[in-house]
Amino acid sequence: MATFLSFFHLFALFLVFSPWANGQGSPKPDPSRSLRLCKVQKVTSSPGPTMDEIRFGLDRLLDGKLPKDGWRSTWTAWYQKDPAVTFDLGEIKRIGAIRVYFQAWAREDELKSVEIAVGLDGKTFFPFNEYGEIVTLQEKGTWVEMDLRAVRARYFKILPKFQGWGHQWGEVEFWEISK
Ligand SMILES: [Ca+2]
Repeated sequence: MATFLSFFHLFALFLVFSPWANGQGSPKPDPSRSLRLCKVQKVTSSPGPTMDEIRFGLDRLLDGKLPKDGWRSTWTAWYQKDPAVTFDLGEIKRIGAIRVYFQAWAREDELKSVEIAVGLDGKTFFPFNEYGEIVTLQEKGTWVEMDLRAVRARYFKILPKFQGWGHQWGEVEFWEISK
């Protein structure tokens, strides 16, 4: 029991002091892969965020800050809509992982699936992969990580599908392969 308690306390301390909990950056997805955070030049979405777009627009997805849990922090939100969110990295990169910080609201499996399509010219996109079975705690910000292996592209279109409320996003990260 004592062992269990001390382990639990350590875990609790990790939660309190970890960068995730403090709304800073985030740890590397996988230390065994040579990944580095990649700058995004531009982000657009169709439709645009449906709530408070002026205050909590798409630029919030790239500011390196994480919203607090619950409503209404700085979440970029689409209510009852599935957006197509397109990112331009400025040049062709080899991407190993994409991560989205989001908050499930009405149900644990609110983020039903995420489809990723990639492109070189911003006009033609090729489906890359679809990710599903994303189950998290409600009203709590969480990272979902998608393995892109080592796809080479400049443009990335993220197509999330909701069930329940909609989408609440706080940050999107592109991790490029540095070797
Ligand atoms: Ca942010």
